[in-house]
Amino acid sequence: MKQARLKNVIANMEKAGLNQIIVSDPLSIYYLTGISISPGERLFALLVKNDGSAKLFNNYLFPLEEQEGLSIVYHSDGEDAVGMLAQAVSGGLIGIDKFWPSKFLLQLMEKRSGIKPVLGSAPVDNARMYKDAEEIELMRAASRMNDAVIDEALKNVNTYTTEKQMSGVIADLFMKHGADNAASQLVCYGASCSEPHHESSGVKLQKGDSIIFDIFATKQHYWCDMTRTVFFGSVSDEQRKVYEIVKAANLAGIAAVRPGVPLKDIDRAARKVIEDAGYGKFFTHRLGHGIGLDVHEPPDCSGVSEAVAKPGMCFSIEPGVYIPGKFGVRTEDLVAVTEDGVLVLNSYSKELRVI
Ligand SMILES: [Mn+2]
Repeated sequence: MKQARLKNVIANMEKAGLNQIIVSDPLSIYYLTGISISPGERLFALLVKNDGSAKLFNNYLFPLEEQEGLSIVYHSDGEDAVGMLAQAVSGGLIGIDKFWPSKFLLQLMEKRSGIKPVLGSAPVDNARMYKDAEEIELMRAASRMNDAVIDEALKNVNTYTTEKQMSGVIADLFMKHGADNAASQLVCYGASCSEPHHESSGVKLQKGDSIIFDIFATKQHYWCDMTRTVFFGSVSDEQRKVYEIVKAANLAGIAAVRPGVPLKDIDRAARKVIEDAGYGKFFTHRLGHGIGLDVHEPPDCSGVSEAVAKPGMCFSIEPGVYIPGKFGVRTEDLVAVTEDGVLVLNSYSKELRVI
């Protein structure tokens, strides 16, 4: 067990008035135990109590090493796994992970009378929101990988490679540079860049296109996520203007990050640059999202966020301007809030580039 993390979770449980929680998100179980498995449809749940005990309910299919502070209760297929869990649960309130399938929760409610399940993800989610030194190092390593991948990807830009093929090229580059795995990558050419979540297609590159690379993968379980926009063959005056506005918004967002600043003010600082330049209606999404073991996790960095920057928080700063049917620009970096300011996890250049 990662005891310091468990301690934070238990402190959060106390604040929430919970004596026990069931953690089922495999990422949260990894966070607390260092155990990483994909349980599929089988029961995999960690029962944490405020006395510091932790019991992991796990199928024999996934043999685990013993570790201090964790007891493992195995079941085999066909055994009453939820019944075993029900015996270990105390009466009264029980916090339930937001991802726990209802097929397990409903069984637990049948098998264990006298419990009152409530949504109980916050104690772990709030602990995960503040990365410890070990996690910050892993986040930096993942972003270093991303810097290396974008550098190599830009050398592979040509008119023969479709968006979809380029997405595959980048996934391969991630594997070459040490990613755990790399799903399909977001690559947009020309007018496709005006759709923030465009799905890479068979479109080929043409002179004058903007190209958005929004690329992400995990390394040692932690995510990187970076977006760079470049231009192919030539850049128009309007493209150049928009590029510089988005870059200035990205820098203004980063400059606003320090402990004590509400995340909605960071969104505002970046958005104001784009609004003042007259492109406000073309910046159609929030400024950023928290990131760590999951690619999107708390805190939210938007105009309605209630989060306040505190050391250890990691999130993206990714303003964009999307001109329908023409082109788009997005520039994304990851930041970590430090004791006295901000650490930018990506370091790849943001100078305007025509390839
Ligand atoms: Mn992102």
